[in-house]
Formats: sequence, C-alpha cells, structure tokens
Amino acid sequence: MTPPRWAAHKGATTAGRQSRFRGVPARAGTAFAVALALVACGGRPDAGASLPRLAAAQPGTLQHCADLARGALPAGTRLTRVEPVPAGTVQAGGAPVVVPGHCLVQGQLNERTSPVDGQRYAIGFELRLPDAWNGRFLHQVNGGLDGAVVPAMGQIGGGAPTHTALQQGFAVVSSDAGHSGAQNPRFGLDPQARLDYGYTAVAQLTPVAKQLIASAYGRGPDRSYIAGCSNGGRHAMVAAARLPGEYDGVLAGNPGFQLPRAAVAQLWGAQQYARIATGRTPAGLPDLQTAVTPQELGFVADRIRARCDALDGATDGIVGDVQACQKQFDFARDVPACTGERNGQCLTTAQKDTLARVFAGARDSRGQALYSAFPVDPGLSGQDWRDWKLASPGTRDAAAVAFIFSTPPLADRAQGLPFALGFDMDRDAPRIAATDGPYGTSALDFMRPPAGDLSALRNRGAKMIVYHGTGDGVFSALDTARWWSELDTAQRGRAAAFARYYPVPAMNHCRGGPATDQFDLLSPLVAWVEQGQAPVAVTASARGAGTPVPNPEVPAAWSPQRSRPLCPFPQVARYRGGDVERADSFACAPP
Ligand SMILES: [Ca+2]
Repeated sequence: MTPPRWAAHKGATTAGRQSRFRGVPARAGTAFAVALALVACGGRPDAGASLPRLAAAQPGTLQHCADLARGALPAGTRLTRVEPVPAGTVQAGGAPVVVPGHCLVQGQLNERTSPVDGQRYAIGFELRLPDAWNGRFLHQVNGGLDGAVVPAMGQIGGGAPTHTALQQGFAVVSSDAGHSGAQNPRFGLDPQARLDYGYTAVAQLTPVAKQLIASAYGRGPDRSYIAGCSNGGRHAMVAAARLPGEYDGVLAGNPGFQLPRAAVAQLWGAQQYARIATGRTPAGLPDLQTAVTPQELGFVADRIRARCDALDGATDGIVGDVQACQKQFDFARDVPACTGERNGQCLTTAQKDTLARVFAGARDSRGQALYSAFPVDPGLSGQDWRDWKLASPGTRDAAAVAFIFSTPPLADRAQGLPFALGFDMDRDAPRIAATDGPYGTSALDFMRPPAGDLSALRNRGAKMIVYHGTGDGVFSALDTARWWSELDTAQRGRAAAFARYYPVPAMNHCRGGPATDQFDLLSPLVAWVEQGQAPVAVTASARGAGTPVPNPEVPAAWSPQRSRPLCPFPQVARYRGGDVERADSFACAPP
C-alpha cells in the first residue's frame, strides 16, 4: 500500500514552520507568578519555567473572500462555495447560532475513486474566516464516525458553550474526515478512507487551511489550535502526537484515543447486559433496555453518593473525589439485593454482578483486559450513559467494529445487535490489531496516538488540555487518568508543565448528566500558550432550569447555575466553607 500521504506534507511545511513558531523565553516575573500559583495549589514550582513561550497572536482583517476561488489554491483543493456572510444569526445543526461577519469557504480536498470499493471519496471541508480576525486558527475536529462537515463555528466545550470560537475571532475549519455520511460505516472498506478517518484527513487539511487563511488575511495564523470532543478529542490527541509542529494548543474532550478497544468493550458490554435482559426485541433478540431500568440506575447513583459524596468535604450531590470513590464503593456490599420483585429500590444479584463486571472492564476468556475499567460515578443515572451502554452497541459500535476496525472488514456477517452479541472476544477482538492485503495499517495504529512522551510538542512551547466527564458511558475517564499519569512518569513528574487533565465529575459523554457541564477551556488554553498563564481551577456551571440551554438532569435541589472549580488531575475540588452553590467555596487541593 502507499505510504500515508501526510508524510509528504510534513516535509513540505517544515521550512515555513520555523518562522511561524517563534519561541520567546518566558519573562522572569510571569514565570515567578506561575510558579507561585502552582506552589499554592500543590503543583511543582519548576513546572514550565524553562519552556519557551510562544508569541501572542495579533489581530488581522479579512482582505479577500469571493476572490479566493480565483487565486492559486493548494494542490488537490477545489472550492465549491465562497461567499461573505453578514453578521447575524445562521442555522447550524438545526439551532440558531450568532455569527460575526465572515467569509464562508467550502471545498473538497483529494477527490478520488477508491481502487478497492469503487466509491468516490474526498475530504469535504468548511472554513469560516471572520472579518475581524484574532490572528488564530482553530481546527474543529468532530465526533462519531465523522462523515459530516459540521458547521465550522468552533462550538468548543461541554454543554452549550456560551460563545463560539468564531465569535471570538478564530478562523475555524471543520471537515468530514474523508467520507460522507452516506458512506458510514462502509467507508471502512476503503483502506485510504480508514486512514483519513484515523489521522490523514487532519494532517492533510491542516496546511491547506493555513494556506487559505494566509490568502484571505495576507498572512498565516500566528497561533494554531485544535479542539474537539469524543472522536474529536481523539483527533486532537492524535494531532498532538503526529503533528507536534502544527498546533500550539490542543484541547481534547472525552477523548476516544483507544476507540477500537472501547468499541470492542461496548460489544462485550452488550453481551453482559443481554444475559440479564428480561424482554425481547420484535426480532426475538434480548432487549438490552430491560436489563436495568432508569429508576434502578438512579437508585445505584444514590448508593454511590451515600458512600462517596462527602469524601470531598461537602454532601452536595457531587462526588468530587472520583478517585477515592473507586476504593470506597462496592456493588456487592453497597447496593441492596432484591428479596422480592424488582421495585427500583434494589438490584437482583445478577444485575449487581453484571454492573460490577462492566465497571471493572471488558475481558476475554483468559481474563485479559480488552479496554479499561470505568469509574464508579453517579453519572450513570444520565440518559446519555444509558444510551451508550444499552443502545449504541447494536448500532454505532457494531457497525464501526464490523466495517472500520476489523481487518479484514467483517462485512458479510449479520450486522447490528446480532453482530454485537455474536462477536467472539477471543477470536474476533484481535482483528483490531491485524493487517491484511490492502489493509496495511491496523485500526489500533490508524486510530490511536503513536506511543511517545510528547516532548516534541512540549519543547516548542505548545500546551495541551484534556477534559473528561467521569460519567462517560463509552470512553473511560480512568483510561484518560492512566494516560496522563503515564505521560507524567515519562516526563519525570513534569507533565503539568505542558499538559493538564481536567476530570468533570458525573458529566456524561461530552455533556449532560447530573453535572456542572458548562465551561470554557479554550480561553485558558490560549492564555497558557500565549501568556504563560498555566491553568489551575477552571469554573464550570450547571445548566439548570431557566438557563439558556437547560440540562434536565441537573437535580432540582441544586441552584440552576451552581458552579464548581474543575481541577487539574490529580487535584480535587474540596469544600472549604461558604455557599455550597458557589465555586469559590471550593478549592483545588491535592488528593
Ligand atoms: Ca460532594
């Protein structure tokens, strides 16, 4: 097979990169202030003091829009739409979004016909270039199986971000990662489309977007960022490892950085829940929705709170010390077993065993871990958690494993829930690490960040923020904590100098759950990269009743806009007295 095409781009952009990324030493005074802040919060005083500081982005003004299509375009690029958009409100994803005046550019990159499946493929993209530019570029990386050019608004963050990156003046690009939605999941039959989804679409679009930005503003971006959640968080983590020279700031939310493993674990989970399902689907298969009811999961969440809520110093409905809770809670001991009929206030022994097994993590018949354990967390009462555990395995995960992650693809098997329930954890799971014929790269290799300690990213002065809802039903926050701890070990205890991980207690997959899920981690990332201000506590708010985009899972007992500090792992938000609804009554403290 041909080598990944991004390799050619890498060499081609190196020369230009030297002049763009001007590292300047951090001023002594600021470094001292950062050190003080870190000491105050239990960090290391030397963290980051010796790393270069990248120059702050400077504003610019849009010089070209409609005429971009008539200028010289990057190789392999065809623009399909270029037009100015006046300031106002536009529909994006079925919802109104306020936008500044900007230039909308849509196009196709690397249009081709697959020699394997005969389908037409391209990397479809959209670039939104604000008239008043802050000098920054944001690559908005998207979720799921990709396949849609999500409007390039830069809606980055947890639930309902208050202001988009486009509104802040970023030039934003978004793509479908190399295939259309109609090609989901069958694009996995084409080896190049697999690679594009894994990492080559981001790698190839990055220099194209920068070149178009340079044409539009008369200069390229001063600073470049990449941000996304879920599979988008994975894209961001992969870019940190594979493209350390391209992005100055990386924001990865609920990252599926081991997506093939997590998807296999989803199928394994379906098999566990199938054993305790009491109902049948119309097709006669186990109805996973009957394995455990929402009321029963709410009851388990209450039992987790009973053991773990107070560990952070406040009995406030939030388990802030998620790590400590893992040692405190025991399904067998802490969840009452039903003595009669299921009534929502007990679990059967089989249900308790199943939940304990699912939280402990998927294993093959020899006991080898297939993925990660999951943190016990009251976020399991969220609808999103339930959807991932009980609905997704027979749809999204089965399709992804069959067509995209298995080598060769398992296209001839019965698909959907039968595929999930029939997937053999000993014989089939190793297919995610296999290569065969035209499929010369395994799913683990094209989906995961390559192994390494990210020193190339660190040494340039780039920064990375990762966040993860601890009530995520599909990607485990424990796996992300493990990732950060291993990075910290590889960096001799100094990973916090350039990479920080923020767990979001009880938040589900990217948003939702009984959580404070509204936050802005992009602004702290920019301040860290460009001003040397290392982030510590970052305030998150609940979206209770009456807020602009309410989250119905915010408990009625909470203030609708309850706030909490998010703390860099392994620190924990501990109560220090005062109004329990306010973030400033809590402080980030060592575990
Ligand atoms: Ca608490």
